[in-house]
Amino acid sequence: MQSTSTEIRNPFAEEVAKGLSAKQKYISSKYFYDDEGSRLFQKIMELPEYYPTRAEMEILTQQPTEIAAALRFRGSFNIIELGAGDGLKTKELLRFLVQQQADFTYIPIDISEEAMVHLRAGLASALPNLKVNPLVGDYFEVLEKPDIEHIPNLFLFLGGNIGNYEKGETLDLLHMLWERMNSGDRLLTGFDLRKNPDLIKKAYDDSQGVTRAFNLNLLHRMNRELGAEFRPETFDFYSYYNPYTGEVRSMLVSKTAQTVYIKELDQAFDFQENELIRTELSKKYTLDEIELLARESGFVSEQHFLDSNRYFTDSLWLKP
Ligand code: AVJ
Repeated sequence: MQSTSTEIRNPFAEEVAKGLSAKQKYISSKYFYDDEGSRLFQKIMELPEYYPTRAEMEILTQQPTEIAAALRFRGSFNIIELGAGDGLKTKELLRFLVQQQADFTYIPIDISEEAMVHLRAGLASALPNLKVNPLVGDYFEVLEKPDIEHIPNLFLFLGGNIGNYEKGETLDLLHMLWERMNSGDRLLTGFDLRKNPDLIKKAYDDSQGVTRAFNLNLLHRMNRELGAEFRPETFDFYSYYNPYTGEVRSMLVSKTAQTVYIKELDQAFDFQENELIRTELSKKYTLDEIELLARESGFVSEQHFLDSNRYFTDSLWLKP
């Protein structure tokens, strides 16, 4: 049936309509992060099983000297952070550079205006001498602006968010970044590394069920924002780690055959018993894979900064 409506739905509604009509149902993990989901992610980062945040925090607090030296920027430069959020991890690197009297401007970019207002205020009191120029919006739209072009730029893509993209999407994203960078600019990206499989498995299926709630929040969010009639108790959360590919895959499982109506779409979706909704990929890398990815996307991999457990790396790439 063809719709005659010309009204533009919100992007979440559009993606849900597409994802739940697909042969293999899916909802992108980028929709995890509404207010409730962001609160749950904060709880995840404090879980004993969830190691990545602590590992990256260790790198940025223990190795600022090494990271700063590797940049080899003379004169003034910019630090442009994609998806800066609360900027907590970056603050330690910024603090070090301010102490060194490095001449730079910090340009955090985030889709959330509230997060940027918060971050600016926090940095104004913690690091009053830091020059901050927050930008609100989509990374790639905001980066079109030419005023960041004439001095060297360090781009930060921290937190291991790159792990959430499928291979083709990862290359697309790196390509879009490459296009917006000048020769001599650098990119510091966080990658979660392969490690004991059991450790990884537990980080994505914690004993307190916070990750479970984080995934089920997608159903609650559709109920809240799209007038959906999901009964979250009729879905299970399931995740597994494949140590051969380095992929953690998370999903929701319909416990029964059911039909769920979504008011905003004026559409009902059928679920078979045990039918899956894919939610998240969280890819774990080897250092070789990271170096290959750099080459495939036109960068030169210069240095890996690892934590003492070798759980995580912030890897520095140069656009030649
Ligand atoms: C914020 C994308 C890095 O993949 O580890 C945490 C999100 N998902 N637990 C990750 C997440 C389940 C997280 N990233």
